[in-house]
Amino acid sequence: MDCIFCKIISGEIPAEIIHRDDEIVAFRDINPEAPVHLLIVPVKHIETITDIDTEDQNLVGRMVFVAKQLCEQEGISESGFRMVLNCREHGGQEVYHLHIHVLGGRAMRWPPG
Ligand code: DGP
Repeated sequence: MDCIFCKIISGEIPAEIIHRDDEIVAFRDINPEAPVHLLIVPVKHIETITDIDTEDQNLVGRMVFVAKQLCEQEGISESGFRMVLNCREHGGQEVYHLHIHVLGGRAMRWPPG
């Protein structure tokens, strides 16, 4: 499958992987928008959040839990962070393999652009 995140998961493309289990992989974003910028992705290729099935509910919950654990590991739990999930064109999604962004290490602004 011609998916950049599937290739990172399989090891075909290098990335700084900071978490891996049977269902979830996390790595640092190649173009960080903050001092800490992580991507949490499911091993299962799901294009976007609108494609999740009933059976994927626990998986998405686990993605958020892994993200929370990585925030502790990265030392940004106390200062705070932002979790972002971009969906399709208006959401600004570029890579069509479901992912949660974790951004931290600086203050974020609101509303987003
Ligand atoms: P989104 O717009 O939500 O689809 O964000 C996709 C993110 O993926 C973007 O912040 C850059 C990141 N990205 C794209 N290609 C690569 C890659 O090859 N390696 C890594 N580590 N990140 C990538």
